Amino acid sequence: MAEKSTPESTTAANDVPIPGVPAVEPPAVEERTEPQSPLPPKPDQDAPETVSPTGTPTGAQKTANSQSGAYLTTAQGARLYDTDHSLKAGPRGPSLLQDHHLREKIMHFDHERIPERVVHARGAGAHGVFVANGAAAGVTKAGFLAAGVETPVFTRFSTVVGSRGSADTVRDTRGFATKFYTDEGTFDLVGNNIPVFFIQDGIKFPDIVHAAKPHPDREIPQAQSAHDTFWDFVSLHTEAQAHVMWQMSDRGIPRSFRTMEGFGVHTFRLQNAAGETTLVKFHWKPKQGIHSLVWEEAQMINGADPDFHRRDLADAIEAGAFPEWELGIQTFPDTPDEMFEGIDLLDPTKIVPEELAPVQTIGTLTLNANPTNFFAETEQVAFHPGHLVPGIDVTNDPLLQARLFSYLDTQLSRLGGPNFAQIPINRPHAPVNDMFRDGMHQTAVHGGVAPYRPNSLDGGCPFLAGEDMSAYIEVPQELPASMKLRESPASFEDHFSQARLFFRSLTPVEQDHVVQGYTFELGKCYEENVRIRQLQALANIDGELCAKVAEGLGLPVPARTSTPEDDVQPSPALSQLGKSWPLAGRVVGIIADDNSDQEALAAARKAIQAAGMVPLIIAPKGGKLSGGLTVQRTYLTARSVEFDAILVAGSAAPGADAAAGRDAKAGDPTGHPEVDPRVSMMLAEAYRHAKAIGGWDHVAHALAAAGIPEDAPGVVIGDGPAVLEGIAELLAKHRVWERFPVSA
Ligand code: HDE
Repeated sequence: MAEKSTPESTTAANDVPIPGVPAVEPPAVEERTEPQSPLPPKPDQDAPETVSPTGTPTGAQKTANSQSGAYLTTAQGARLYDTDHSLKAGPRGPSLLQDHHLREKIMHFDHERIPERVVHARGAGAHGVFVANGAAAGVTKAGFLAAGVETPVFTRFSTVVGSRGSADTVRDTRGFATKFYTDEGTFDLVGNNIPVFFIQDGIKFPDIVHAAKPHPDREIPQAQSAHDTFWDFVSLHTEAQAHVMWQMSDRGIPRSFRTMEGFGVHTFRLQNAAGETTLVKFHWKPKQGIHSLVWEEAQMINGADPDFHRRDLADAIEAGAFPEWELGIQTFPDTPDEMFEGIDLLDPTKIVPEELAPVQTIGTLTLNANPTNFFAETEQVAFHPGHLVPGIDVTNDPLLQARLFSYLDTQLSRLGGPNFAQIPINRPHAPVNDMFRDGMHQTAVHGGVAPYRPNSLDGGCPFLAGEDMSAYIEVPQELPASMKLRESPASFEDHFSQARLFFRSLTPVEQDHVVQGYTFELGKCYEENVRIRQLQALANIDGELCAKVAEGLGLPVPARTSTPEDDVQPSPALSQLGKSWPLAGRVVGIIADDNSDQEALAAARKAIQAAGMVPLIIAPKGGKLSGGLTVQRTYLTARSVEFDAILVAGSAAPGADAAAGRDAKAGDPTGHPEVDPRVSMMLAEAYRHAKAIGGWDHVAHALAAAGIPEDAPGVVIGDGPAVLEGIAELLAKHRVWERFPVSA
């Protein structure tokens, strides 16, 4: 990591650091007159390791890749005296063709964009470290999974469907891709937050993606699955139903990247030093817990803070609340049929319930630094399921097989040529001697004359490694005598039992959310026949679910046309509810003003911060309160969805700008003129979204204005410390689940 320093600005806000500092030093109001060298990165930032394009440590500081020198230059390093005026024939004359600075500046600007990823375009990344606990050493010879080995990593989270500038909290699957820079080469685990996939064979990927993307005529809707083409496809191609069920559940709207599980989805084949093989599925388990948004909240966030997930990840890391995941594996005997308890391990639309095959922890991932530059790192990072290391091999899962082709291919158009492995974030930390030469954007200066084998002119180099020297050797696999054909195995024909398994494993409140998810999405479809067709699929999954969705859509309940309904054992491990989790990185909004008890307020902020959370003061106007505390949000700029809990520690009296017509939020009279309508709206929303609410002093009349009974579940009133204790207890369970009435 970059060297740490504690800049004034992070502590200036009255001793409680608030994440989101834009630069390492606060700016002066006046424009600077003396030149200075570029500022160092912020303490929370890190950059790619300074290795050469061929993996040799250079010993250079990480900032060496950045701009240098105090003076503006051309791209060739010539100093410039002016960049505000083009070279013209007189002050009012035409620009001159010879203006090489104008030409270079505009040329570069014109080419600043590269093609966005065709899927997973919207994402956020972070640096970190993976520490293995050695539990996998019996099943794999992968060096980085041996006890105590520390491996630098870069992880990128993403949505699938939306464009690069789309909103974060849409209902979608999330990508969870990790690059392990191991001594034996780079290993990429390119997974999702949903353990099953839409399709069983990669050849269907363009179809599902075209169906999910905006309609090609109007290019709407952006980053949504609630539209006709999506439901048209998934209702016809019923192998998608298990994945869709997960997407309609709370898993489709995570609270944070930090509170998502991750899954390798496919079955992989591990091999140990003795040559024995084991089939495995990879799992990431967040130490922060698994939490989701509620749908209304998710939709509101997309307007109020479309960068919600990106900000949350960066803020948590900046605040020192480093997110952690345990990496685990489910292991299965490598039998010739590649089945486990009747579940086809090559079918990526199926999970193996944890109750049948427990997840064994094999190491811990900690994300501890933000990128220094989004484009250089998060945008240019290039993952590939074929980036494997000795001891980890692929299986014949037909989805994985197609991915092995796709990921290199896509980088050619996205990163402009075959040398993308030389981009700093993609450089391996192991020595590279690949005999590849030339090509667009070649940054290595290869020595020698004989990039071919065998040769004698370069001393016979490079040599081939033996198995005892960490060579990557594919696990030999006997294949049965077979026919060349376009077909799937018969076991792939079961499209409904795993959707049913997931639905029946959820608690009633989670099931209710699934009903709402389907009813919302199908309600947004224009064509009734698409809805009718999807209801048919639901009838085959679970009769009760189908009936509830049909009710909301105002359509008749179709009869079941396939498979018995009682063929699954629920897997309680699939529910997200019922546990307590750490509070780190949660955001608590405190409504305060000059009438607040300023000492109690300051103490509350410190206590919240000491618990690893972020306290944000919300006041009628910006600046400082009478006690000197800095205001972070105003009634105008705040919205309930930013906060995990809200405290009322002030009079909540109307701000000077609470006038109808000036702000739509402020113009809604509640019959309580003593409370700012924006405060009562904030509380009412937080209540509806089952968030913890607390306070002291004037809290009673603020609650009354919001229509919240003082004795409602999840409302804590009392003195400061008692309230904070109560709020912490509620937050550990994430939401006040009792507040959700479950439909009969
Ligand atoms: Fe991907 N996928 N994918 N995918 N995928 C890409 O690669 C593709 C699949 C996943 O943060 C692309 O570099 C095909 C499954 C993640 O940079 C592309 C098929 C899973 C990411 C591509 C699949 C994933 C991608 C787009 C069907 C979960 C983002 C840009 C055979 C296990 C990685 C890029 C990042 C990205 C193709 C199926 C996860 C086009 C053809 C299954 C997390 O190559």
